[in-house]
Amino acid sequence: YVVGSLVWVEDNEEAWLDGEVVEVNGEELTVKCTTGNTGWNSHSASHSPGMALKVRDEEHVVLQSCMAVPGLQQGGCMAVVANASRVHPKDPEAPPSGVDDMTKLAYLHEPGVLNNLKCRYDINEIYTYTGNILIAVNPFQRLPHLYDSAMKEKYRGAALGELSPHPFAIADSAYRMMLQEGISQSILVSGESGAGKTESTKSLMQFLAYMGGRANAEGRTVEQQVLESNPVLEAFGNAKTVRNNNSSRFGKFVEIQFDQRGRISGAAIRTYLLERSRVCQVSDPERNYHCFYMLCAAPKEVVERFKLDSPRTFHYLNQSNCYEVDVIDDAKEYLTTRRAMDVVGISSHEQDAIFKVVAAILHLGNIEFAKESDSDSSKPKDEKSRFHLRTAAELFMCDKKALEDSLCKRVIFTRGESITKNLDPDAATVSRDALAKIVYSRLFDWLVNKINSSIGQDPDSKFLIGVLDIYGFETFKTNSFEQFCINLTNEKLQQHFNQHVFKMEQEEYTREEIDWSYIEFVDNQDVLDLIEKKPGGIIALLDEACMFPRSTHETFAEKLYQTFSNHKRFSKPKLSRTDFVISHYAGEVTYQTEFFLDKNKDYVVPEHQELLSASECAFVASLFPRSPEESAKSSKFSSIGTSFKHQLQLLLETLSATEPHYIRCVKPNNLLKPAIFENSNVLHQLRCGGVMEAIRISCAGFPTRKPFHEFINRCCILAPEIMNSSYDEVTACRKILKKVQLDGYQIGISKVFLRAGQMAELDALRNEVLGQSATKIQKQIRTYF
Ligand code: AD9
Ligand code: MG
Repeated sequence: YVVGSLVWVEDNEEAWLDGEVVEVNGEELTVKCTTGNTGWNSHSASHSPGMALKVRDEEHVVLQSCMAVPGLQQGGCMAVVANASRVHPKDPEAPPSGVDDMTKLAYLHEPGVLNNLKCRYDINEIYTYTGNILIAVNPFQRLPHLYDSAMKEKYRGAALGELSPHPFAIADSAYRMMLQEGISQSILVSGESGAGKTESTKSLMQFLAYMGGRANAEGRTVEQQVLESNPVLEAFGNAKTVRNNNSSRFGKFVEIQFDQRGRISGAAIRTYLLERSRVCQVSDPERNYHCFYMLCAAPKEVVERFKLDSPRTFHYLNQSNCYEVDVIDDAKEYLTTRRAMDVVGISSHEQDAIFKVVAAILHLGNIEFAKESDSDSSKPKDEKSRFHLRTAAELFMCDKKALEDSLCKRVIFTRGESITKNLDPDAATVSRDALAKIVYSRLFDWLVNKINSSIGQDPDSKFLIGVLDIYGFETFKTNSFEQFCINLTNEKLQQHFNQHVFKMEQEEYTREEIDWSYIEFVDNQDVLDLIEKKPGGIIALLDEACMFPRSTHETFAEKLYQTFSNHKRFSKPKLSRTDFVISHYAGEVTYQTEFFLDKNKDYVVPEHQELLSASECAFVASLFPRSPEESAKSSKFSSIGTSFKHQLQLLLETLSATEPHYIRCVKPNNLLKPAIFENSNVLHQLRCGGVMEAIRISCAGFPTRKPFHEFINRCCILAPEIMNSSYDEVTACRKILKKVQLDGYQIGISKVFLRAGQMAELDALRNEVLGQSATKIQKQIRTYF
């Protein structure tokens, strides 16, 4: 760096501030910042020299690892001293409205990437490429023109990169690659909750339906069914959460099958881990699944038939104070959902049965229990509870007494004898909630199966395009079994992603015929082994604990500590005796083991199974099929962790047989509001989503690629003599690079490949030359006058 270099300085608050070097003192640089310091000034507060500090105003002294320089305050600017390792060069020629592909940046580093996204977001350019990866920043406002039919027509058949970045472009390139090369494709959409995965997935599906649909077809087409499966699944699987008003509480892989001519011929939807606990436990200000509120807002006749009332009267809904969501009209959604159900082939008779079950769950939740006066057994607490019990039994079409018994009693088999045990009111409440959860999760699975069988699979399909909309990496204050499974998913997808990005890099080098040697990148196989290895991984140990009757979460945690004491991805937090920490690719997560054992058990209470399989409603009975296998299974432990692991394995096998495309969704702020771009927040997501890792992989090779003519235009000033000769482009590039004595670069077929940092070196030299010529001109001017 020299005085005058434009740079980015690391900042705790804003992630990166831009500025200009005003002093160079060995490794220490003084930088005058020009942005990101609104409200900040370098007030000469009483700080001792060397103390890291930054000042907002007299009351707010914020400790920083760089030091504010008193007196260097000019026009509201702040100056900081920072070590050169915390400074990156800034591209003086970066266009103010950004570039549509990160790989076009002269400097491919964190602040460059971040600033580029921000510049584009400010002008509503929400999509940006990083090579073949599409980054989508949630606009939090409708931009309908971006997705209309004119747009679809525009993107049809256009080469990737020819038009502005867009999910349609990704879908189009997948579609064409599928037809031209006969290879199945997949589009993996990821990002944190509320980042826009589901919305992106929907626009991908819209585009694929447009490309592979039958224009003017009569009746229900496969593509219509595929599209209408979304509102149905969202009604039953989405809910308002703190992070997203329409949060998907399940993972989804939609496989669209095509015939030889590229027309949609079938589809299959696979879902992953629906959040069951939400059915009976909602915390403020979140909501339960949308379908409950829709049903309460249904036409009067339906509400009366199911003896419903306001959501405020139901325990499963009134644990939270949130009943309405601004952007959702529940009454309208009820009708929309029923119409969508018509399209996906759910008969109106079945629809009635489905909503009857939803209503029964609400009534079930309102049954409270009290102790029988002379024993420890329980009974419905009062007339209100008896009413809800009666109604739930009516709606489930099962015997009222049998329902009550299944909630309040357990039959235990010991030494060939059966004993009936009474449950106390607390245990009866737990039993009630378990029934609600199992019914709801069976209902959800039924919907998915029904949609699949009614859309139909094409056994002759030659290839498919899979679209994956799955939960992103999660780390909360308390992280339980759900986060553990979600983060396992992300580790697996991350490995797949790294391998792919790495392969693409190497392919580009091969295409350009440049020499490359193997580039190392951090592999996360060790984390995957830690979790999934059989025997000995965390899931295997958890299953063992679940099968051993005397295990508790304490003994499970102890076992983990013993087994993994030397594992570098595993640790035990100092202040806890039951938590454990995994060092994931996206950061450390502390898991609380408290409910791991319970949550891992996929267990249907035999009394519940018995009750509902005897229902007179064929639909309810079909949710609990009676089979010898089933009854044997219900008393035996079956592991959710292990079956999830297998599901993931299958998913990855499917993905490995496809050509992947990636969309990384980014949530620019946590307020869910347009036009706010929080630097640190976005940066964290880019790191978690592997975008930074992809960039790192690319930096390990030759991150700067400049087509010959661009390179010459930018750098000819370093060797002006070449302009007077008629060299070809390659020779001209070579001459420039030779003159400035750079090493390690490569000349490809159409581009110059530079190592990380080399573009900055070239720019520094350019600045010097430009500075010299400026001084020369000034001198000349002075002499002249
Ligand atoms: V979650 O993990 O399921 O909680 P998603 O799926 O990542 O999450 P979603 O797609 O539901 O987020 O987007 C959240 C909200 O952002 C949507 O309800 C829209 O209001 C908003 N959004 C997201 N993408 C777009 C878009 N391209 N255009 C307009 C958008 N609004
Ligand atoms: Mg979603």
